[in-house]
Amino acid sequence: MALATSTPSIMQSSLFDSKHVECGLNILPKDGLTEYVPNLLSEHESTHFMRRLETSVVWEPEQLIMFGKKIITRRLVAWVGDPNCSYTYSGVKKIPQAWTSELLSLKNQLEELVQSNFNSCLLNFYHDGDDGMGWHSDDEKELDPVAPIASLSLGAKRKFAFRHKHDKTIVSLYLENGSTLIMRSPTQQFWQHALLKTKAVSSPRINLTFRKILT
Ligand SMILES: O=C(O)CCC(=O)C(=O)O
Ligand SMILES: [Mn+2]
Repeated sequence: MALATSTPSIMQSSLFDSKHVECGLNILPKDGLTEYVPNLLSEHESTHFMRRLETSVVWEPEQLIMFGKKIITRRLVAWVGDPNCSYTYSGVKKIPQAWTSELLSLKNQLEELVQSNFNSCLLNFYHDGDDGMGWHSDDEKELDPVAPIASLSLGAKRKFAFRHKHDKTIVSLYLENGSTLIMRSPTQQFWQHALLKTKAVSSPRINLTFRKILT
């Protein structure tokens, strides 16, 4: 793992200094604004960040309270952010871990891309296609409802879907290694989203959703 300790230059110079990245078209037909940016990171950069993140944050199973029962997921999570960014999700309060240098670097570059600031990031580690995430909206009361959420994908390509809350329209796409999905207001108000489970994927994936908590 030669890259792990000796390549800060990847983080400082790679993403936007040398290439111009544009946001894409809106993938939702109505009631939201969500753009998909493939290849934001190169294969090399994605591998670098994935390896670093596997060991530089503290991963733990997610604890959810559903129908009054505590559920512990196989999928692992890490909540990272500014010290005042606690977040209650599915009935469990999360206290943030401190930013690491590589997360700060990604945050800065995504802030430049979306032209908005983030103060926190939820990381999810999916071991393989048996791990997924059910239908939900990122609309908890602590989240700034008008701030965008930038979702960076590393590792295995996985199918992601949106479902309209009223007419149940489905829009799905594959989230590729190194891609970013930018969900802007009012996407969370009208659409739920999910990461679908599949038997066809046997390798891991890390997803990072950069968010803005109201403080
Ligand atoms: O893994 C993904 O692509 C989505 C994760 C997600 O929806 C979330 O963290 O709220
Ligand atoms: Mn979400």
